[in-house]
Amino acid sequence: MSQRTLVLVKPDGVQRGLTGQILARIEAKGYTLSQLKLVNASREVLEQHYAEHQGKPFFEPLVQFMLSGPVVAAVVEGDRVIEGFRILAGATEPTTAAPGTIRGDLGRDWGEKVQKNLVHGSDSPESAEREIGIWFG
Ligand code: D4T
Repeated sequence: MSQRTLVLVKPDGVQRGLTGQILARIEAKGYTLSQLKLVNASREVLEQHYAEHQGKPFFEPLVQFMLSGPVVAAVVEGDRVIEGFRILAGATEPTTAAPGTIRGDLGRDWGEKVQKNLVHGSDSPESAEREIGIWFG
């Protein structure tokens, strides 16, 4: 059975007009978009989504950033899609993310307290199911 993951195009990606390019990379790789929506996330949703980061210095800047504009949320399907999307996304810091990745090609550091790194992808099957529940109910 194929796997699914939660992908978010974060507010920087939506504001910069990169949603289409990012979704095109996912589709060109061969994965399937099975659910897709543009949403203004609530603080409650973000606190659940980023529960593991509560208390870290970047937590509040991260929540504020994610509240700064709409987000595109997608459920993406395919064999080994969790690992595959994280490789497409690249490393957390856009400065050092490899060229060829979404963050490496399209992102940079903006000198802020939070890394604006364009996308989120679930990091395990358990996280994926938890996060899909948070964003899609
Ligand atoms: P997400 O979860 O958004 O796909 O990103 P990563 O898996 O690559 O990174 P993460 O969960 O460790 O961090 C979540 C989110 O917080 C921002 N962040 C992270 C930051 O601004 N400064 C930091 O030092 C870290 C570790 C970026 C992504």
